[in-house]
Amino acid sequence: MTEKMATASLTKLVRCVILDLDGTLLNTDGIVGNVLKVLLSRYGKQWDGREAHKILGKTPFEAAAAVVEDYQLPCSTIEFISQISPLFSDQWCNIKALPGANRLLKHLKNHGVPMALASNSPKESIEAKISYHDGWKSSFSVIIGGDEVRTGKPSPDMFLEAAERLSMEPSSCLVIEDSLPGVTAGKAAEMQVVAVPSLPKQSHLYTAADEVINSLLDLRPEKWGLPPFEDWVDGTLPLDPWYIGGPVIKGFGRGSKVLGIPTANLSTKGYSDLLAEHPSGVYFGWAGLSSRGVFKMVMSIGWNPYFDNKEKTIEPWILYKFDEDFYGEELRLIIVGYIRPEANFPSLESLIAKIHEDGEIAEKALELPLYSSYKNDPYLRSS
Ligand code: ADP
Ligand code: RBF
Ligand code: MG
Repeated sequence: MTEKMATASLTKLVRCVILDLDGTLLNTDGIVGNVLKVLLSRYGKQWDGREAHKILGKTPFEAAAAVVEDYQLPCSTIEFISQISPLFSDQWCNIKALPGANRLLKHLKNHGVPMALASNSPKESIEAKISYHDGWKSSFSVIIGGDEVRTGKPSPDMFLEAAERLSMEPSSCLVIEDSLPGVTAGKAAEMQVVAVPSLPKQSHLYTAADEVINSLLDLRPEKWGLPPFEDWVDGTLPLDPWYIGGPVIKGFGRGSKVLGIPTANLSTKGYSDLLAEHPSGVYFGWAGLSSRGVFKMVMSIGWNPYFDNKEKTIEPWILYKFDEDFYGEELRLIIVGYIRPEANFPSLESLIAKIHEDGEIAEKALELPLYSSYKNDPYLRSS
């Protein structure tokens, strides 16, 4: 028996799902950073994004206390909270759903899988935040805030309370969490836990979780005995298309030389928001080159785990054999679907084989009307 099968057969089957909100369903990280930047500047201090992991998954009080201490602010934690609360409330309307969040909620709701929302935030803030997202409130049979239990995560209280209100055994609950305190809480409640880390390159810290996935797009409900997603088409997941373009720049000089797979790199400048919004992974779509035409394209976005890059890059491989390079030429991309998360590989050969497999999947899928219609989008030709 393969290791994978052994793991699958040991996995317990669940009947309901308990979700965390911030960083799991909602992209709160950017908002938190912006608000802290503003408030700390009032104290003449500068927010250092690298400290984001310190507050992730904490209760509002603990997070505030950590910032007050780290930055040696001349105020009490309570004062800090009263200053920061209105800044947060102003931002709630701007928080976007994370990729795959709406899809997951709709899917579970359509299949009658009971869902609870369990967040360290006060109930009132939870209600306010989800009010900006259609259909979310009615998706949850239970909503629990940090102010409704004696101790927040990493204590299991909140999850146990959620199970009770759902009338489910803890062992029948699947917890989906982005933070370490949340994963700890879920395991302490003796539930199955899928971790979706919201900060990059952190997955090695999540060993307590039953599974670590890169984004909600990678959740496979059937692994937990829940109904599978029905939207995958021939190994691809259709997405709302996104558009990105610019002149082709020099990359690491590795694609053709090391892999035999050239990737026409785009500058990430000007696309930092778009890049932060999309999980790393392998995507595909159409590529327009100003003087050459429109071609099929498959690409990876991320840190290339095999090479462990320091920056998130965009690596589009155009599925056409050119006789020369075209640095500086305008490249326009429409990304129409998703294939898989980025992975590490035991050898260069296995990485190369996988990329060729991605190429074949994209090549075939782009013939489907669902994807081929974008081939004629003026964006690919206007430059
Ligand atoms: P770099 O690290 O500079 O991106 P690569 O070895 O990845 O170098 O080569 C990429 C370059 O090769 C592209 O910028 C482009 O000019 C050229 N090229 C030729 N054929 C292709 C193709 N099919 N897809 C992408 N780039 C190609
Ligand atoms: N690099 C990885 O480390 N892991 C991957 O899973 C991975 N998948 C890729 C899929 C495609 C379709 C392409 C074009 C590239 C992929 N690469 C991956 C990136 C590859 O490492 C990168 O193009 C080279 O490092 C060139 O800079
Ligand atoms: Mg390249």
